[in-house]
Amino acid sequence: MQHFYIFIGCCSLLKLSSGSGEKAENCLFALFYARLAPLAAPKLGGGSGEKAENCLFALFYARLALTLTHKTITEKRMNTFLHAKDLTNIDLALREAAEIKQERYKYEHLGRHRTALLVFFNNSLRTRLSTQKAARNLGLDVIVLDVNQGAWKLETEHGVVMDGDKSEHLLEAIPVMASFCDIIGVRTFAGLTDRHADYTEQILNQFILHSGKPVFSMESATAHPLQAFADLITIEEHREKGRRPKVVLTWAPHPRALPQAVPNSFAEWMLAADVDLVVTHPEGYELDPLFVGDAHVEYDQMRAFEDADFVYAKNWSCPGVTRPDDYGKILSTDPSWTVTARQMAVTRDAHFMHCLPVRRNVIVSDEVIESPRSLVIPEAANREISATVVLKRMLEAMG
Ligand code: AN0
Ligand code: CP
Repeated sequence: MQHFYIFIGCCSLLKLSSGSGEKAENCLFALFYARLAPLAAPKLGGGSGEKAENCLFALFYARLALTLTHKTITEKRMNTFLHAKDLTNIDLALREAAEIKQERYKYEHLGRHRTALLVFFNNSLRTRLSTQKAARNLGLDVIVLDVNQGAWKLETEHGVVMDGDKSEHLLEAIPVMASFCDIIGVRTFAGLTDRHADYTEQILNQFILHSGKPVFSMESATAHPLQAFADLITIEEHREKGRRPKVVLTWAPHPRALPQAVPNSFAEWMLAADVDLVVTHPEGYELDPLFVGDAHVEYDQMRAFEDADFVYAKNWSCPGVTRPDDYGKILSTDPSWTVTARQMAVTRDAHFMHCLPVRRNVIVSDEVIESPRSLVIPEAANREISATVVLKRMLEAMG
């Protein structure tokens, strides 16, 4: 019987070292070992000299069951990255981020002989630089394509007679792009005219459907998950130990109509994390419940700021939740919502955060963004870390 257990033990060790992407199989193995552990345990009472040995066997199988279950949970095949749940377990992802920050080239072997394609339909400074850096940390080759600068203008709608200024359709362009890479990042902002098209992520989903490659959002119509993950890493690094922080997401004015992707993802990730979230904005700016769930909404900005540990400012246009006809419109430019020392005075000496780019003295005063409590620069730097964790997970899932 002992030889049988040793045989199974060896098989399991082989299994553990055989890489990821075998979710169902690992699950079965985990169950199998979980079953073996209690089978070994009754022999403990056998009174023979084998007692200690059997005890070790029981522990061994119980441990294997746990490890395999854990492996199954953490190494879910990550083919797309759009939502917090794609990382499965936020705490594990945060631990991985801390590890990678200490040793950012640790997984350099994963990207060898693989290429990441970063497709930008919109401008970017941080996402462009940090995602390239992250890819290189992992040994990936990187190709960056700015669709609107030098590529053919792309048609994204189906069934259109293409006799206008668009020379090529996404349906041809995507498989062609995909043939030169192993993983694709896409930046495609919300159009802010057709809520349904934006909230069903029509462009990102075409990449997912027609590329045959893992696809991650670098801010798509409704979400900016690499930003929200970097925001969470930053909060984790600056939170007071032993205290559940109060995090306030505040709307602030802006002269242009901006997407809801950043506040959507920020709310979604904060709700998944160990923090108390309060959202504050003028009426009409209610975010989609898909992202904001039943988070506490406070329409009085000063009251929302009371005792805050972190203040996260962002402008967004009307999400069309309570005012469907106003989707994508500017409903207010009220300068009293600009974050200044006046609001910060009622916080617990809160840290100030913004994803950048930020318009000074429109979103936030010089005084607040330049104060020692401002985290905007470390927050941007953490974009390299969030992207490294996400690309690592996606490369691991490719096997
Ligand atoms: C974009 C937005 O609000 O979604 C990108 C932020 C990361 N911001 C602007 O266009 C100013
Ligand atoms: N925060 C952010 O995504 O910045 P960029 O638009 O410059 O990439």
